[in-house]
Amino acid sequence: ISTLMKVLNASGLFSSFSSEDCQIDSHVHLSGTLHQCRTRWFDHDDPSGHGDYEVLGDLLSIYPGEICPRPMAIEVQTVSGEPASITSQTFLNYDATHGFACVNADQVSGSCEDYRVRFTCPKEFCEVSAQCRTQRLNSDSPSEEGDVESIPQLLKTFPGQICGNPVSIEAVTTSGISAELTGETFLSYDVTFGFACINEHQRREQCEDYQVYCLDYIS
Ligand SMILES: [Ca+2]
Ligand SMILES: [Ca+2]
Ligand SMILES: [Ca+2]
Repeated sequence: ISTLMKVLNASGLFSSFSSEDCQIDSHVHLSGTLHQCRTRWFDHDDPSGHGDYEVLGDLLSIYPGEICPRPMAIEVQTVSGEPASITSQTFLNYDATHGFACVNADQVSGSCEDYRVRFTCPKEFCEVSAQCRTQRLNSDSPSEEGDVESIPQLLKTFPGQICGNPVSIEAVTTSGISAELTGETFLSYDVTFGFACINEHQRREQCEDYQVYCLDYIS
């Protein structure tokens, strides 16, 4: 952790990490200090259709690991950098719980601007996100009892690709949905055993196929 602190103090930028041992997900770019943590800007939708929807639940699914599940604050601006608060448009949602939604029909002009959002997360999220992140590893499929991605099995199947001292794991489906958002129940989801989803514990008696990231502090 001391290395982490040093790099944080030196640069304030998490994306500057590199490590020979572990492959870092280059899509994760977080910035902040030890007391706050802000994500990058996200512009997923545009104002075509009903409006411009930058909904937290969608963004969590599309960009797994880049946003904390329960942000403390949201910032919204147009893609050209104008704060949403001075555009005089009306918004359906503009909060850290739901995210952001602008409905075209609610606007005087009949159309929303194109907005982007970013979130403030607890500093613990930055610390976790500043860890080494392996590639997504998938050693099992949900046939038979379920989808079991145990740490011992992953170590055996992907030698050298798991960090030496994992501090946590994250599971996402093969289509990129965070495990937390699938509504499924897990027998295990921790760094001691690893991840296990049992088919008969699910309402539809079938688990999704999950892949697992291993997270480790960069040393
Ligand atoms: Ca739209
Ligand atoms: Ca947008
Ligand atoms: Ca799997």
